Amino acid sequence: ARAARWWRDAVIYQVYVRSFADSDGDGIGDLPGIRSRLPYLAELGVDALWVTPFYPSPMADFGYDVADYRDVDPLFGTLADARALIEETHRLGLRIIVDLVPNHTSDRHPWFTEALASPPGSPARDRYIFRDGRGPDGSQPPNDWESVFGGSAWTRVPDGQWYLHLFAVEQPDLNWDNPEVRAEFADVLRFWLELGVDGFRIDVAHGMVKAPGLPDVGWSGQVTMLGDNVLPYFDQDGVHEIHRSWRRLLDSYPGERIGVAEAWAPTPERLAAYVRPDELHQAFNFHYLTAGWDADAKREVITESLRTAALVGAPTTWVLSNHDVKRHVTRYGGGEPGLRRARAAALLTLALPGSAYIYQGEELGLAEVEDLPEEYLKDPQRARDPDAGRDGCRVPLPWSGEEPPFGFGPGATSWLPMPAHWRELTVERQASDPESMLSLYRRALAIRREHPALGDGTLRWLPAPPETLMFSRDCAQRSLVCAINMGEHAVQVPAPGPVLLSSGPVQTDGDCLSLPPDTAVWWDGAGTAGSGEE
Ligand code: TEU
Repeated sequence: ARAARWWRDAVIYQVYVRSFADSDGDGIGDLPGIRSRLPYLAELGVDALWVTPFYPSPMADFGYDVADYRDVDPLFGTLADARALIEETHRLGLRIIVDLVPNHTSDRHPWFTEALASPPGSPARDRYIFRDGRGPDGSQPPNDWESVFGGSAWTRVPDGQWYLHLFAVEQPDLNWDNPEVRAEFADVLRFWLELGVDGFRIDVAHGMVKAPGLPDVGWSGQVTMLGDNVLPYFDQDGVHEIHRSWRRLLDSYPGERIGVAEAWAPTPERLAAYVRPDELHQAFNFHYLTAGWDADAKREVITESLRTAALVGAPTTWVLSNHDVKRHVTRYGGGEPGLRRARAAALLTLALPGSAYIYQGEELGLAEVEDLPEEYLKDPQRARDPDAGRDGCRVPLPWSGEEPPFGFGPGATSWLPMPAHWRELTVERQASDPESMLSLYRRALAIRREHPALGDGTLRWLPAPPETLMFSRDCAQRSLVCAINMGEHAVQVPAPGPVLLSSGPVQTDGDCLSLPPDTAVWWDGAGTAGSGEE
């Protein structure tokens, strides 16, 4: 069942290239580093990896400012290294998707250099979004749009025009009404598809098209990414035509190449519009990510995500963390409780129907590093709010040994320093401890691969005590039942069969199981064959 439409239930591991593994000792992760650690990912039991941008970049936004879409930044290796990584990934039976950043380029991209050197109204300027300013001398920005990273989304150039950047000043937005822009990206997709990648994670997939006339937002205040704010620069209907053209392109290659949207749409319903048989294959489920440690909130988002996914006939994805948000051990309370909850959340997530994403380090139970020394903090998002920096979830992985940088590379340092107490969280240490987070992920992923009721499919809610979720994944031969207690007290739940896995200690007493707070359990259940159920 797995091969044909592999992405419908794939577990995809996010590699943040800078911080995964360093091969040359400069303290920065790179492509040969990833390649050397592929056996770790194969053993973990994931189906695919998504590698964040490794293209030539001035690194104003750590690679999300691309200066050349068809090459590899020397920091991360060479094109030959990319080829070798793709080949080796496939040899190990894994798939690999890469990041596509189509909303903006780097300000050092040759197109932008050319735009700056060309006069207002020139074809070179038309690849970006240049406008005259407001006010008698044009000294006011063309409209009231704010950058996601804070401040006006417009920057003025010496001849008096302004250019749009929804993110950093160094990330000018492209003009997707320009046919040359569309043709160029189709060509970039082809370039990587020819090299053998299995698909693309599409950055800011909801942002490429802006409302005609670039109207004012008209209100000010905090823009929430998933709120009901209707913004003239996000989630405009016009983006769907671009995604449909990419789907046609992806489908023209053999082997189910996929597109996954990084789209912040206001509701699961709007998000589902990005995933259709003629559009993208997947979209990250940020509604699931942002639901707190609360049974009702989780249940509602799961129900709503499955309902809307079924409407468009696509599987949903489940995401707990990525390189843009505080690590979920910390979001769930930090310390021992945060870790316990993250363990339980892993079992909940991997039991849900559809595809799941794992952000590197969550399988080690890493928490946000909240006390990085000031001089290391370089995330452009700190311009909006110094506490909004994303550095703390991007600290390199601890692999082995007793001292930082814990086998991250052959050098003496890592680009962000690693906490000394991570000596207890190294891959080496956790691999030999059956109670570790790593062992929990390995076992859960092994069961997920083998159990016929997991992966793609549907879910049936079962009656459960307050603050507890319980559901069954059914198929004819066997079922898998999952329960998670998100409350503060132990609850008694009926045990439908033998326990397959639990995130912490549990006690079975006859037909009942006592489920402690912050704990999840998987049971093997009888299948539905003969029970009259579908
Ligand atoms: O993120 C898009 C995005 O909207 C993020 O800014 C996110 O909402 C925010 O960080 C939450 O705090 C993508 C990339 O994932 C991110 O790393 C880049 O900075 C951004 O695009 C610009 O390319």
